[in-house]
Amino acid sequence: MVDFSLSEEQLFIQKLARDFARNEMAPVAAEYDREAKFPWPVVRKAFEVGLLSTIVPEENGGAGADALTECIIAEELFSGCAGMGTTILANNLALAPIVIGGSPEQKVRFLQPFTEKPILSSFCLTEPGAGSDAAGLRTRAVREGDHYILNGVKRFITNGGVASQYTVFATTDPALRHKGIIALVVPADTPGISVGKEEDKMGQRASNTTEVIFEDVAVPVENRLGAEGTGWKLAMRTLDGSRPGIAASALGIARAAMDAAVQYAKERQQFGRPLAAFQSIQFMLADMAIKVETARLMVWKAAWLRDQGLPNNFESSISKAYATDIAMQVTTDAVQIFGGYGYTKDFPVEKYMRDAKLMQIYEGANQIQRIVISRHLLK
Ligand code: COS
Repeated sequence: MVDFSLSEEQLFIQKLARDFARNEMAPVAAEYDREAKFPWPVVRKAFEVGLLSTIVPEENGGAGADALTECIIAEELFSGCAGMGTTILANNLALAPIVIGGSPEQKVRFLQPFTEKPILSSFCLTEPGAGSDAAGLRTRAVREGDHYILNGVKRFITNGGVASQYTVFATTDPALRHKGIIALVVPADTPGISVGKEEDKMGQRASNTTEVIFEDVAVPVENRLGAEGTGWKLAMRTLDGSRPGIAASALGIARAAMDAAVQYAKERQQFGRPLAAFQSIQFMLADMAIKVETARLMVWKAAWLRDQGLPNNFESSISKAYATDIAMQVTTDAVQIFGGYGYTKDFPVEKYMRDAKLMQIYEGANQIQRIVISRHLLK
C-alpha cells in the first residue's frame, strides 16, 4: 500500500512551519542576507514554537520528529529563508549521531539541554583537506588515560561560531582511514577550542559558517559515541538520514521560486498581455511544477524508508542529488522569467538562485551522491 496522506500531527506542524517561514523569516530574509547577520531572534522564536532541535526523542523531552516530518518542516522553513533554515536544521544534523549512537546517559546529557533553551550545535566532519573524502580526515584524538586529546581544524562548519556543543569526528590512527574514526561530543567552552575564519558566502548568508580549531582539547572518554572505530558508520548513517532533509530544503527554495515566478508572470505585462499568456512562459512554469512535484515524491520516499527502518542509502542520495539540481534549475528559470528585475535585489529570486547553489555542494556534493547511486547499480 502507498499512502501520501499526512497525519493530523504532520499537517499541524506543516502549517506551523509554513506560517513561521511566512511571518518570521521571509519578511527579514533580505536584510539578514544583505548584512550576513546571524538570525538569533529567529532561532529563539523557532525554539519557542517548537521548530528547533525537533530530532530530540520524546523520552528526552523533545518532539521526536521522524524523517518525513523533518522533511515537511525543512521544505517550509527553506521557502522562507535558506540561510535561517540551514541554521535551524544544522542542529538536527549535529544531534543525530547522539540520537542514533548515544547511550541513554549520553542522551540525557547531550540532548536534553536542547529542549530547555535555544542553543545550537555543529556537526564537525569536514576539514581543509577532507571534504568529499571524509574518511581522509586528519583531526587527531590521542587517548591519554580517561581522556582523548583532540588536535585539528574543521572547516565549513555550520553554526561553528555560535554553537554550544560540537559533534566531532576524529581519528585515533589516520592509517586506518574510516576504521580509525571516532565521534566525540565536545562542549564548546572546553579549553583549547577556538573559532577560526568565518566564510563570506555567495548565498545562505544568514547562516554562520566557520572554522573550528581544536588545540590540545581534553575530551572525556565518556563523551565518545559508541565504540572506538564506529564513528565513520555513525557519520554515514547520520547522512543517510539527513540528506532527504537537505533535498526537502532545496525543494522549499524551488517552490518559493516557482510561486514567485507564477505570481510575477500573472502581473507583468508585455506586448499588451501578461507574461503568463505566452506559451513559452507557460511551459517554463509547467517544467518548474514537474520538477518540484517529482522531487517531493523522491524526498518522501527516501524519508519514508528511513522511518520504516529500511535501508535508504540509494534513495537518500537520489533525493539529494535530484532535488538540489532541480532547485538550481527552477531558481535560474525564475530569474529568467523576472528578466532584468530578477537580476536585482528588489525581488527575492536572485537570492533563491544564490541559496540554491549551496544545496548542490553541502552535505555531500552531488558528484558524491552519484558515486553512491552508481555503486548501488554496479555492485
Ligand atoms: N551506512 C553505513 N555504512 C556505510 C555507508 C552508509 N551509508 N556508506 C559507506 N559505509 C561503509 C562501507 O560499507 C564501508 O564499510 P566496510 O569497511 O565495513 O566495508 C565503509 O563505510 C567505507 O565505505 P566506502 O569504501 O564507500 O568509503 P569511501 O571512502 O569510498 O567514501 C563516500 C564513501 C564518498 C560515500 C563518503 O566519503 C562520503 O559520503 N563523502 C561525502 C561526505 C559528506 O557528505 N560531507 C559533508 C559533511 S556534512 S555538511
